[in-house]
This record gives sequence, structure tokens and C-alpha cells, in this order.
Amino acid sequence: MSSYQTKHPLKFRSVFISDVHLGSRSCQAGYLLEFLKLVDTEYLYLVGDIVDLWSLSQSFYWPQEHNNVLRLLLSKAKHGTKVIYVPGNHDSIFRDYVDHQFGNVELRRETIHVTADGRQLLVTHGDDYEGAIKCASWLGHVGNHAYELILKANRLANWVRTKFGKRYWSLAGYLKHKAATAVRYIERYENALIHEAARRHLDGVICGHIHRAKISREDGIQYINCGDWVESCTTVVEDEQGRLTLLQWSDRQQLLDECVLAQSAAGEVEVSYVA
Ligand SMILES: [Mn+2]
Repeated sequence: MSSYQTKHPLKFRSVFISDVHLGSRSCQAGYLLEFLKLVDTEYLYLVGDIVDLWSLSQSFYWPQEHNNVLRLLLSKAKHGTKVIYVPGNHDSIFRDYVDHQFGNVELRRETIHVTADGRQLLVTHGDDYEGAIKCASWLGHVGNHAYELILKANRLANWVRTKFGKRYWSLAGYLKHKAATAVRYIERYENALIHEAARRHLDGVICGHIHRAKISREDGIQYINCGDWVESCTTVVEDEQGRLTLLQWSDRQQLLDECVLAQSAAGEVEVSYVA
């Protein structure tokens, strides 16, 4: 029935995923499973906040789908995919075990990915570089509870949209997009990471954390944010030539080639959250 069948498997050199938040009610595990099942990749980077231990400690929530995501990741690691896990702030407990190998999964505090065309990219969740911008942060202003509320509203809105056969849409993404303070916060965050890559004489940075997918270039430094799997269902992929592309996986009926939102070659591009 699905036209995915003709596309099996989706072959990439690398896939970068962040901010999945397994164990939280907002996690879009179903979409992620759907995507991961179709993917065949040499490298799979888990760029932090894969499991949401903050959320789990407040209320335990672990449906079968969330378990299936972990099982699929481990099975990929077992069957030849090089899986590199860079923990974030919501799964920071795993930072105590970095530079160890768990089964076939490699744990790193942060790491350097070398693209097929030889560029060196810093892979980090990103929360470490928040320090300087924390005081004025959007999250600081709105607070975690308000954010949770937005995510709840988003779930409700999408439930209604599904009933009417509409595509998935991100309310939190939309609101963040609208808020001027959020824009300033995002800019500061991006600049902090670009600055860090430049300081280390690297070609760019791949991060997550702020749930805002993007591929851009600033003063010759590439900024790549994987986005998330609680609102926007985005991922960054690298092909055999080293080209990095942002994908959005939010519509079951949508073909992958229609999901391609941006190509690094095209310059600065962003995911549009507004349906
Ligand atoms: Mn984070």
C-alpha cells in the first residue's frame, strides 16, 4: 500500500538523531520507528536526550513503542551500523560512562565526525554551550511547565488534525518561531556553537538540544541542528558524497523525496513548522 516499499532501504552514510525523549509522553516514537526501519546507514549518531530520564523520574511512562526504538537501535548496532551515543542533559547519567563500549554502542561526551569529503564536524548535544546565554533564555522565561503545556496542546491539536486527515503540525515549533525572545535565544545558542567549532578549527558542528532543525553556514562554519522527535520529527543525513540533508518525517503518506526540506548546498535553510 505504502509507496515506501519501492524505496527500501534508504541508504545513507550517516544519520544524526537527537532529542527523541523516550519515556516522555511527547515522544513521537511511532514516526521514529517508521523512519529507522527504512534506514540503512554506516554511522548512526544519537546526539543526546534520547531517553528522557527527567521525565521518567517524575512519572514513569514506557510504552512498547519506546522499547521498540531502543531494541531497533541495539539491533542496528549489532548488525554492522556504527552507533555513537553522545548523551544530552536529559540522559546525562550516561555521561558517567563515556569512552566505554556498551554492546556495540560507543559512548562519547562529544566527538568529531569526518564527512565523506573530509570535513571535520563537532558532534555534541549542545547544552554545554548554553552557559553564557542561560539568563536570557526563552526556556528560562517560559519555564518547563509552560513548555510541557505547549507540548500537550500540540498532542491534542495533532489528534484533532489526524481525525480530519490533516498532516502533523508543530504548535510548539510555531510558537517558538513567533516569539521574538525565542528567536534571540536561538541565535545566541547557534552563535555559541559556531564559535566553538571555529575556536577548535573545525568545519562545523552537529548538535540538538533546542529542538530546532537547521543547516546553515556562518563565516565558513557549518551549523547543523538535528531538531527533535517530540515536535518536528527531523533528522540529518549524510550521503556517500558527504552532503548533509535535513529530513522531516512527519507524514506517513509522504515519500522521502518529498520530505527533503533542505540541502546544505542551497545555503541557509530552515524547517518551516507552519503547515
Ligand atoms: Mn537537551
